[in-house]
Amino acid sequence: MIRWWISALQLTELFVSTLVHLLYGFYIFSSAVAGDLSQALNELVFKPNTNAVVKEEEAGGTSAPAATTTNADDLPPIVLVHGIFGFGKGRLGGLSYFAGAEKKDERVLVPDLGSLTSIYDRARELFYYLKGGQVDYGEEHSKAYGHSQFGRVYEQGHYPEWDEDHPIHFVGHSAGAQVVRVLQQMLADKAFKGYENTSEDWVLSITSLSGAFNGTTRTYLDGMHPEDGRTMKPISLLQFCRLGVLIYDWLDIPWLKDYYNFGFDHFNMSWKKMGVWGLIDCLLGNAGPFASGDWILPDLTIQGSMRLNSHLQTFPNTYYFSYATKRTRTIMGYTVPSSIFGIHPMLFIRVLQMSQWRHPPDVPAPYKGYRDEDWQDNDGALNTISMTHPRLPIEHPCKMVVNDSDCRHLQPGIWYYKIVEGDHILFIVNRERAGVQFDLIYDSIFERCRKHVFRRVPTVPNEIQQ
Ligand SMILES: *[C@@H]1O[C@H](CO)[C@@H](O)[C@H](O)[C@H]1NC(C)=O
Ligand SMILES: *[C@@H]1O[C@H](CO)[C@@H](O)[C@H](O)[C@H]1NC(C)=O
Ligand SMILES: *[C@@H]1O[C@H](CO)[C@@H](O)[C@H](O)[C@H]1NC(C)=O
Ligand SMILES: CC(=O)N[C@H]1CO[C@H](CO)[C@@H](O)[C@@H]1O
Repeated sequence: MIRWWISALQLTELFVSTLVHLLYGFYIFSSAVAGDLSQALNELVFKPNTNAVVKEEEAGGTSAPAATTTNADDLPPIVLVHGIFGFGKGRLGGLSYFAGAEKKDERVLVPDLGSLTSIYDRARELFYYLKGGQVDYGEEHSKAYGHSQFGRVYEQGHYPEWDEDHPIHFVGHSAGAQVVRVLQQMLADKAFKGYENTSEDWVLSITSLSGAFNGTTRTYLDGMHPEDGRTMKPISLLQFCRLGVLIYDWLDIPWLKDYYNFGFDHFNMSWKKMGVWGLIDCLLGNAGPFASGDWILPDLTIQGSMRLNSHLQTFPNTYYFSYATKRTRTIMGYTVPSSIFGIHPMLFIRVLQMSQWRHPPDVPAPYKGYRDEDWQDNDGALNTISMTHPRLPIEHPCKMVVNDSDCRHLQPGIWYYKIVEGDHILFIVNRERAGVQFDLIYDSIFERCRKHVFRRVPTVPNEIQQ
């Protein structure tokens, strides 16, 4: 028994180093806290006069409706959906994943959907976060992947009136954009028991920031097998990540899990529920999310995206917009990082790595017509080709936008996209890094949602009072 405890201790140590790796080495976070501090200082010393558009507070929560106007309550909410390693409102001591962008509008929601859970599970969670009630992952899915069918309870939905006549705007970063597409498809397929009325028209618009539509070669660099896009190489960064997460969840330290949560509670991996043998079983790869493949990395491989995309539609009454980021350029036929300045130092290496990625010649290509060159432009986490619009198995309607003023008369059912010079985390966590671009991008997203994107309401004769 004692031996188990010793190895548990060692594993805890490993976990700490993995956590550091996770939070630091991966996409988000390294300068976040420092950035937050310096921002707080800035706001103390200087007036926040740079963003004329920032509305005073309000964003915190729609408490009692104000006596004078209830305007904010009539607006459809804008829901910001985080990506991998992301978190919602209230985690990490109140740090904002979207770097405070939620304060730019009166009605913004920032759900917490777990940082490593699969796209499917996040979409289910997001539905109940909005509608309220206990998360139902679906009987078939939960049996297939070995987790509980029911999850956390949202006593109070964040937008219980949500329906076809009260549709929502979604803004997704990275994997969050794909989560929203999966949710829209579920609504169209009427996939929520007890809600037989759902439809694709519950979603008014989807805006993607560096969205992961088409998979990323990053997953192979970090340890997914390029053969199948489902299993992990035995020695890789992702294996460390797996060990760290299993132990984190097994130790189940309440305050730590409140602070940051990988979102695997429905797998019952706490020591209280599965004991030491359960942990060993998970570590050996016989149980848990990493064994069944119900976590986010398989969904971000090219193969995984193809599996998802094969049943995701672009719907005719929804507006779609996407910002693809790029931190590379081509010099004499070689794709290289576009500069060493203005890019996060951790991401520089990753941009370089991805621009040099070659699909192993002895492994079948993920799809017919695959070419390494198409996948070399990237932002350190995703390939630019993957972020513009969904392309596989069939390409969805799209239109490139150069200047935001081209977007005044948007049509639904078409992916408008814009390519932005920036790395994968430019528009999250630390707004100082993006500078003026930060305000430009979020202001235009919120302005579009509020002014240019609406659905014509059929005019009922007796409502015309002229
Ligand atoms: C997880 O634990 C709950 C009770 O705490 C139980 O209802 C559920 O069936 C368990 N799920 C799995 C997959 O073991
Ligand atoms: C479904 O929608 C119709 C009208 O759109 C409404 O009358 C009905 O009550 C709804 N059913 C449920 C279960 O919400
Ligand atoms: C957009 O285009 C208009 C005219 O084509 C130009 O005047 C304006 O400066 C452009 N805006 C930006 C941000 O490039
Ligand atoms: C996995 C996937 O969706 N791949 C597509 C990404 O984009 C290229 C270029 O259009 C397509 O050919 C791929 O099929």
